[in-house]
Amino acid sequence: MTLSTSLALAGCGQSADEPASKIVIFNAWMRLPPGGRDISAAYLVIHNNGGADTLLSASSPMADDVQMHIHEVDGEVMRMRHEDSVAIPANSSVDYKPGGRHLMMFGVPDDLRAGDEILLTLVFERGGEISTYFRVKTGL
Ligand SMILES: [Cu+2]
Repeated sequence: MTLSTSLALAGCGQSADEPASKIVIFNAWMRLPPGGRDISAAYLVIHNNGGADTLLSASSPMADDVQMHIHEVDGEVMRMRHEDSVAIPANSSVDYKPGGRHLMMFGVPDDLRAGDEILLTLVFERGGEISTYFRVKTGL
């Protein structure tokens, strides 16, 4: 066993044939809720430079609930569906963006302004917890 392999094993406790995931988060932002509402959507890019992982949940100390949602076209209707978990394949990116996957935020402060930041924690099956600030922005 090489040194780098043993370090990877120590870090994640996984079997030797699957390298650890290396998750990096980009472009994390949340849409400013329209006029006094407390529901919004947050977006980000989850980039994985390592082995396969799974996003299990998201939460925020500034929201009552955060759910993983995806927009899907059903005939001519756009629907939102809840996802219990999201596969993050090895060496790939998963985009959360308007019209697709999003983190549905319930019960955020109703006095947010553009430029504020909201802390979210994402929980990955292998990578553990990753906390990131999402910048509040208007529009797309
Ligand atoms: Cu939604």
